[in-house]
Amino acid sequence: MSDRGGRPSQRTLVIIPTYNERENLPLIVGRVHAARPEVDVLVVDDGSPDGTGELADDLSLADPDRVHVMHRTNKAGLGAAYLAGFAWGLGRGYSVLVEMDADGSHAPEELYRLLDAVDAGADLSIGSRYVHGGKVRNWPRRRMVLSRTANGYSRISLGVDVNDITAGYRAYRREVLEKIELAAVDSKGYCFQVEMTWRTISAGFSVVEVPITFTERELGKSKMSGSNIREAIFKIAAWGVRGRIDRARGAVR
Ligand SMILES: Nc1nc2c(ncn2[C@@H]2O[C@H](COP(=O)(O)OP(=O)(O)OP(=O)(O)O)[C@@H](O)[C@H]2O)c(=O)[nH]1
Ligand SMILES: [Mg+2]
Repeated sequence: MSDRGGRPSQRTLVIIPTYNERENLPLIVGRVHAARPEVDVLVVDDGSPDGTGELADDLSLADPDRVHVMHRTNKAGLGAAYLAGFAWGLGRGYSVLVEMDADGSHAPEELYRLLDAVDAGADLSIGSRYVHGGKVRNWPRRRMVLSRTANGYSRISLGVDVNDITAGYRAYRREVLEKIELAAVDSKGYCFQVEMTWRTISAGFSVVEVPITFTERELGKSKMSGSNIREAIFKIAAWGVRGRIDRARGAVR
C-alpha cells in the first residue's frame, strides 16, 4: 500500500450504494471529486432498473482510476451493498472506507470533517445530525420524530453514548472492518448502521461524532420501508439484553 504522507485518509474509498439513482449519481460523484480529488469512489449498484449501473460504468470509463463500479444482480438492501463494498476496498488496501448515500443527503463538501476526525485518531467517525452544530434540512416532522425516537430507543437499549447511531455518513478505519465479524452482520435497512456501531464499540474501538447538515433528497424516491423499522426494534432490544448480560458476567468474574 502506498503511503502518501502518512495520514490514513490519504488512501480513502468512498462507497456509494445505489438503487435507481440515475438523476443523483453524476451529481454526487462530481461533488465528491470537487471536494476531495484524491479519494476513490466505488458505486455499488443492485441492478437498478432505471439504468444507474450503466451510468456508473460511463462515469468509470471517463475517470477509470478514481471511479469504480460493482454490479450486483438483485436488490439486497443497503447493508449487503456496503458489506460487499467493504470487502472490495479492504482487498485493495484502502486505509479508510467511507459510507455515503447517493441522494445528496450526505454533503461531500463536509467529508473533510469525517476524514479529519479519523486522521486525529478516531476509529469510526460519524457525521451526526444530533450533536452541537449538526442540522437536518427539509425533513417533514414525522420523519424527524421517527429518527429521534429510533436514536433514543437505541441509545437506551444498548447503553451507548452515541447521539446519531442511525446515521449513514461515516468513515471507518480499515482496522475496524478487519476486526469486527462482518460475515455475521445481517441487518438490512438502517438497522445496519446501528449494528455496525454496536459491533465497533463492543470490539473496543473509538467512535467520534462530527456535526453535519443532512439534507433530505430532492431527486428520486426513498427506499425506506416499514419492515426496516420492525427489524430494528427487535434486533436492537436483543443486542441490548445480550450486552447487559455479558457486562454483568464480566463484572461477576
Ligand atoms: N445497492 C443498493 N443501494 C440501496 C438499496 N436501498 C437503498 N440504497 C441506496 O442507499 C442510499 C440510501 O437510501 P435512501 O432511499 O435514500 O434511504 P433513506 O436515506 O433512508 O431514505 P430517504 O431519507 O427518504 O431518502 C441511496 O443511495 C440508495 O440508492 C439497495 O437495496 N441496494
Ligand atoms: Mg436518503
